[in-house]
Amino acid sequence: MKDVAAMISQASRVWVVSHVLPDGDALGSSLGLMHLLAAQGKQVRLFSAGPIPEEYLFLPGMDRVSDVLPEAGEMDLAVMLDCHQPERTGPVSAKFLAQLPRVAIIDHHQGEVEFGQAAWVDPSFAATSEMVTILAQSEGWSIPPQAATCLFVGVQTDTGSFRYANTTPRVFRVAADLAEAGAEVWPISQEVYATRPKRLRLLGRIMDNLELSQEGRLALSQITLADLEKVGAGPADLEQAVETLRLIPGVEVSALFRQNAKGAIKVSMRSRGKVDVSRVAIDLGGGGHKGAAGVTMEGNLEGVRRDIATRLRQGLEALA
Ligand SMILES: [Mn+2]
Repeated sequence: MKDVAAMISQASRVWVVSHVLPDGDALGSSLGLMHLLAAQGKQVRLFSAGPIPEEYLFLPGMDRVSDVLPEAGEMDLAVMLDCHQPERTGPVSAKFLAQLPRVAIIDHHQGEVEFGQAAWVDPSFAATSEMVTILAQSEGWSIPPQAATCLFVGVQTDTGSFRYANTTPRVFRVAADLAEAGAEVWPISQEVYATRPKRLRLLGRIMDNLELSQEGRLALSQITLADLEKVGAGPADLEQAVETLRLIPGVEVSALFRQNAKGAIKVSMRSRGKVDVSRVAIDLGGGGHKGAAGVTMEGNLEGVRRDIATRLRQGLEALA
C-alpha cells in the first residue's frame, strides 16, 4: 500500500481505469479515488469501456467517465482499480496501459500480479473501494462527501449489501466511516436497488430455464441474446440474477451462461463457499474470487454449458 500511496502522491496527472462491464465497486472505487485526488488539486481522468449499469448513473462525477483515451504524454500515472490484468480493462485501454511508464494497481481479486510498477492486491478485502478508503485514511487524505458516496456504493455492492461472507468487522468500520464522511445510506440504496421491471422479467426467463442437478446442489441457467432483446435488457441487467440462483435453498454452486454480442459465452459462477469457483474460472483464462468468478469462452451455449457443468460437478464431488 505504501508504494502505491507514494506513487500517487508524486503524480499530478492521474488516469484511472477499471474493468469492462463495470460494477458498483469498479465505478465506486474509480470515482471515489477521483474525488479524493481532485480534493488535493490533482488532475484526474477516468476511463471505462462500459457499459455503465443504469443504477450507477447517479454517482457524483459520473459525467467525467469517458471511453476516450488521453495522449500518453498527458498523464503521469495510471491507477488500475478492481482488476490487475490490463486485458480486463478492455482492448483499447490494455494497449494504452502497456505504453505507460507508471501503472499502480489496487485490487482485491485473486491471481498472480505480473503488471504495474506498484501493486497493492489483497483478496482479504471485500471491495477495492474498501481498500481506497483505508488508503485515504492511512495517508490522512480528507474524504469529501462525493468520495464517501462513491466508495460506500462499492463496499455496499461488493458485499451484497453487507450479506456475503466477505462482510468483516473491518467492512462495517469502513462503511461507518464513509457514512460519517457524508454517504447517505437511504438515498443511495434507493438508486442502487431500484426495482427494474425488465430485470424481473429477465429473471423470469432465467427461472424458466433453471436446471437443478446433483441433488439440488448445482443450479444452471442461461439467457440468449433473443431473451435479452425480448425484454429490452442489456448485459448489465444480469448481474443480480446469478446471485438469485445461488440463494436457492440447497444450492451450493450456480452458473449463468449468456451469449454476448460477439457470439461468445460469458459464464458467471457463484458458490456458497465450499467450492472455489475462481479455480474453474482461472483454469479457463477468467478470474474472480472463491465465491464469485467468471470467464468468457468461445463456442456454442450447449458446449460451454456442458464443459462448465462437468467442472462444477467435479468440484461438488470432491467435497463428498
Ligand atoms: Mn470489486
